[in-house]
Amino acid sequence: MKTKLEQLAIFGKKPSFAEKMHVGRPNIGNKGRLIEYINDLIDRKWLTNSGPFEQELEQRIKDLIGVKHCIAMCNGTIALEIAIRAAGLTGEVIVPSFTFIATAHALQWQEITPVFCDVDPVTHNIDPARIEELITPRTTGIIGVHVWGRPCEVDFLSAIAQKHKLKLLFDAAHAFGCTYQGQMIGRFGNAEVFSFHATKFFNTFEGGAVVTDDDNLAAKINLMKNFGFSDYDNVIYIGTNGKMSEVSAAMGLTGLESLEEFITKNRQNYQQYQQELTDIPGIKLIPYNEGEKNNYQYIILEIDKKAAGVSRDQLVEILHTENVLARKYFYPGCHQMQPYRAYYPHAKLLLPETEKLTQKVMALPTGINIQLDDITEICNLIRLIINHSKEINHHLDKEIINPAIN
Ligand code: T4K
Repeated sequence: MKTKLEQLAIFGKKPSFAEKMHVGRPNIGNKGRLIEYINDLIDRKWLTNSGPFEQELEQRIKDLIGVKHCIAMCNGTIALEIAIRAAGLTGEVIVPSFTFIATAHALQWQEITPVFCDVDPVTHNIDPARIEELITPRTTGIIGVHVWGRPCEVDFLSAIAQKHKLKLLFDAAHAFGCTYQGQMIGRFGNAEVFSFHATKFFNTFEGGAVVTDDDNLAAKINLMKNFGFSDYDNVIYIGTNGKMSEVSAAMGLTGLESLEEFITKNRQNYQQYQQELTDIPGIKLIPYNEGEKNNYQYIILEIDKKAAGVSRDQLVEILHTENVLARKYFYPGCHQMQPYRAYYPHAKLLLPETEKLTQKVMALPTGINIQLDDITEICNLIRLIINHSKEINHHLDKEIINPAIN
């Protein structure tokens, strides 16, 4: 039986792309080099627990960012949890809701209350002007998220943190290789946390890292990621297992060798999207500040339903049937997910800009696995959908699209 979208007969019976075009397709550097590294670690029979590849990766990241300490970890979420604990956060911590759920969970997991702050509709980052009204006697910190790799207003946040004697951490999961006022992200706040998940433009299969200039904090984090062991048989702190394996570090070393190539390709892809999307009504491609270093790893659109004639959800739904697996990051927002939705049923009233963004933002595929011609095709498809928005709205049964949006 034909799907409802096929019945529209706007598109051919076959999807536009024979293979699925994914957001988050991993970038893999030189495969031969990766296999050499893996052969080395197998011959060495040292697979994890602060092995030579992990140490080399940490050193190279420190050099790249210009920071004193880099502590590599098994993933970004554990890195966040450990950074939060080591920084001594308790009670309430102010975070944006417009982020991946891991930012909020890393707090709640430790019974710290995430207090959701609204975002700036232009930058998509936490709105510093809304933070002070959320500070209570229980507040111990602020976590800014450099969403899409575009830096938070670091100076403004630092001033608030200083004034109220709060700790300031950054979830820099998206921002490896980016700068704020010419300085590498990773150098700000008490510490910053990267994710090197497979879907990030630089990946270690799974992985992450905390970077900081604070010697004491780094020492605590190093203990915490290794069960609290200070040396053989001596545990001096509560800890967990946050270690990065050697095979992950090998992937990281391989990726670092291709980092500039990945960024160049992402930038070309971004420019291609920019060129192809300019004249499509209701579609805005978010800009990157060309005066800074960007990794361009996210192609983010804002859909203005009125001007486009279709909602973000309709567009994503149709693109999926055409094998373009666009994503609704960050839908529906942390405050609308459990347990936060139950804890704060009225949170959305305090987060009007977040609410709007969660309804209109979507991500398109990029990275080294996509060709410029594919991007042209994706944009042609978007143009076609928008040009046919009237027929789409006429024909589509409301229930196949999220009824809340229509
Ligand atoms: N803070 C922020 C702001 C974050 O964005 C993240 C992670 C974190 C913290 C936590 O860091 P980690 O603990 O993850 O290191 C994905 C990623 O799993 C997640 O790492 C990332 N943010 C988030 C934005 O995206 P999902 O739920 O979208 O993943 P999934 O499995 O649906 O995959 C996304 C797309 O990637 C799909 O189209 C398939 C494709 N893919 C995925 C994998 C794993 C591949 O093509 N190959 C692969 O190997 O969360």
